Amino acid sequence: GGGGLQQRADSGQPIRLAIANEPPYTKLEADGTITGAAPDIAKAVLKRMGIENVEPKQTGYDSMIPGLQANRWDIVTAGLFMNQDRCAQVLYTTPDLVSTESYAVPPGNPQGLRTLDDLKNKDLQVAVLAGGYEGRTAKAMGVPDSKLPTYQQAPDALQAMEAGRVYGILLPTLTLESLKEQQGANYEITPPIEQFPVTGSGHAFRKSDQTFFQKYNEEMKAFKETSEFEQIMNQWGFDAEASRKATKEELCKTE
Ligand code: 6CS
Repeated sequence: GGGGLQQRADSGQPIRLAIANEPPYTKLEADGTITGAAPDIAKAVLKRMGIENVEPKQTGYDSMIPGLQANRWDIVTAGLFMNQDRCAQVLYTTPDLVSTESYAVPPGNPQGLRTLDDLKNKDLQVAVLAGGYEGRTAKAMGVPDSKLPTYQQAPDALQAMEAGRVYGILLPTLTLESLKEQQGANYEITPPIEQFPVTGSGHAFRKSDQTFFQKYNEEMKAFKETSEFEQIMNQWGFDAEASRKATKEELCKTE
């Protein structure tokens, strides 16, 4: 029905935003403030709709869609990359963040891991996130499950790498850059993996919130044309032009 999210907004209840706390995509400040590129865009779009009351819900990528369906939050604003499976389950807005994927590898990259074929051919493992886009896509491209052990969050993957349980990490290039800086980690980041699809996220809604979703999506499309959008994108290291050019149709084709 048309109730749900619209009713929450009308009655002044907070709109609950699911995030991972993975800069620069999402960030939870110590004081509970929600920021990062995706939440900053969401807050700006909601503001255009007259809504300023938002509440962060931090969770893992494996829980984002199940928790949305279970009404534990209202919008996923986490750099949740589009793929066939996700696009079938949620209503995705126009794309927000377009980015690339890289490996984190030990200094000097002794095993020479650079491409997806390297991962297939070499006897090594890379950490991915549970329920994450990377693991699913790598498997779809022929990497065996056994080479892709899963961890809950990026810092857990780093710990596994530092403990020598995995050779490297497969995550968004920008996540690896931010994690390295935050944690003072000693790893190298490979150039974007060419065989990997370009990733693009949108903000994800329940199918039952169609009416609210449509208004939000129209506001978001308009917001993407503003200089305020460009400022947010630049601040977090994303490309506004790439986001404007990307299409949901194309991104949703990814296996
Ligand atoms: O969409 C995903 O599943 C991925 N998105 C980000 C921003 N980081 C890792 C996660 O696996």
